[in-house]
Amino acid sequence: MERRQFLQYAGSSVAAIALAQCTRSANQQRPQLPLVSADGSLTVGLTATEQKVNLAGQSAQLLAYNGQVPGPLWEVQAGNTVVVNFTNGLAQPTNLHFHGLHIPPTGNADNVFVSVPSGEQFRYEFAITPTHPGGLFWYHPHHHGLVAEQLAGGLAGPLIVRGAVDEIPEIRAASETVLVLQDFDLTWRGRRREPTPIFRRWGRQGDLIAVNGDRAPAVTIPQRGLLRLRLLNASTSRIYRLRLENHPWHLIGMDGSTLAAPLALDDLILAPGNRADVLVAGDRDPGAYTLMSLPYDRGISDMMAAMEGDAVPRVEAATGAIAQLQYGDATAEVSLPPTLLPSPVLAAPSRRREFVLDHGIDGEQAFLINGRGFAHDRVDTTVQLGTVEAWHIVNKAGMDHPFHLHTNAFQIVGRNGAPVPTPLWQDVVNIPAYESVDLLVPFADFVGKTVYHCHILDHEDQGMMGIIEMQAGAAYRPTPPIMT
Ligand SMILES: [Cu+2]
Repeated sequence: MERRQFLQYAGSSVAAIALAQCTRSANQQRPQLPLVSADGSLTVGLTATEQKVNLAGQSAQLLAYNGQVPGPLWEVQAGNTVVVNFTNGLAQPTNLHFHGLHIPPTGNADNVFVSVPSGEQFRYEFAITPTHPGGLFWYHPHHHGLVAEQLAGGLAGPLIVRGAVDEIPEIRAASETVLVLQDFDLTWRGRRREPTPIFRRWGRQGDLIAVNGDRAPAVTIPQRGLLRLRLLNASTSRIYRLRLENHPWHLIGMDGSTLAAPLALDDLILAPGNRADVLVAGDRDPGAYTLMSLPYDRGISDMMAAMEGDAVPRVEAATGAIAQLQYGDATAEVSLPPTLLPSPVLAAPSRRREFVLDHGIDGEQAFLINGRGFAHDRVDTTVQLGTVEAWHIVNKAGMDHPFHLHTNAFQIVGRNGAPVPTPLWQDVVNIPAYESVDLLVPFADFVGKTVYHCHILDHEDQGMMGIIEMQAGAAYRPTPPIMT
């Protein structure tokens, strides 16, 4: 069967079978080809600089990867090797985190303890295992203390791993669009605003929502066919509530995982760091349908209501179009796949832990996990490779905190003490104010130190992060904790 998969990114429309050919329509201004691996590897150069960028039709002074906001789209196959020759052209240190990838957290792989000084280079290199889940991942800076500032400046780029999900015939036949959601707080001159102390506490937000660096780009739904929308929340703090108006849509995956079967969606909540893989079947009246961003209260509206006048940061202005979905030409009929991939089965958890997220005082730190702010020289949690743990995460604060774990994804099995109907696999889970979640976390394949933290990046920078060390102790047998 001829592969009829099309990739649209940053306004471009690219046939994966004929990458040299790029078509553009009049309202699609930002063509960009994905950088695709060949002969088992992808080698890219990546330079971070502060510069003028055309953002949503205006000139803005931003932080860019290779001059682009968002950064280039990379596409690799499970089993490939990735080399990133990184140059720090910023005036401050930075580094890279490969968000969601199940790769070593050490050496020159996904090592967030690396610091690349201003003007210096670093070569990242890692192998993606042949059994790695297919999904949308992303790269962004993770230099503690500077993460919110650098993400809010625009530094983020998407990374597709092709895996088993991409071999499902209906998904192979779908047209595909990646949408990177970022928000910016800019002056009328296009300069980034310094966040106020209150904004740092709440997590900075901007009232300019850019999608692939554009304002509400057009996306084509193939009539009678399938559109695969892959959404990434690359914003610093904003939680999106998304709705496809007057048209059904189905979730097929969250973060780097795939569901057992498509799940009819109502509103889609995306916390910072979350990705959603969604199918839109072109089986309705041909026309235009708006993907809307609706207000979401992450626990700060009461605080805002108590403030007056200029003291109120411009947080909301959240209602607006994210993308315009427009029916295109009729294609060969493709229906929703009835099933997707079997959910991995986990071994029984060998240990239970509790993590309490709260605000308070620990020295100067105001954002705490289990009463402590982040310390780079302290291991907070030690786990054994080859085991599964049950993690109970409690948010005792009056503000949402999205919890992210590096290296290993987790299964969300409970909320507020009750089992969830569809236990999704994710690597960021939002925990609304005063609520709790229960996770099952398998520790597989990789030893070393990495981190878990709040993905409202101002909170992470102010201490809501801990270090986890994965050890291959005496009890370790190389039996995978995940059985498929
Ligand atoms: Cu937080």
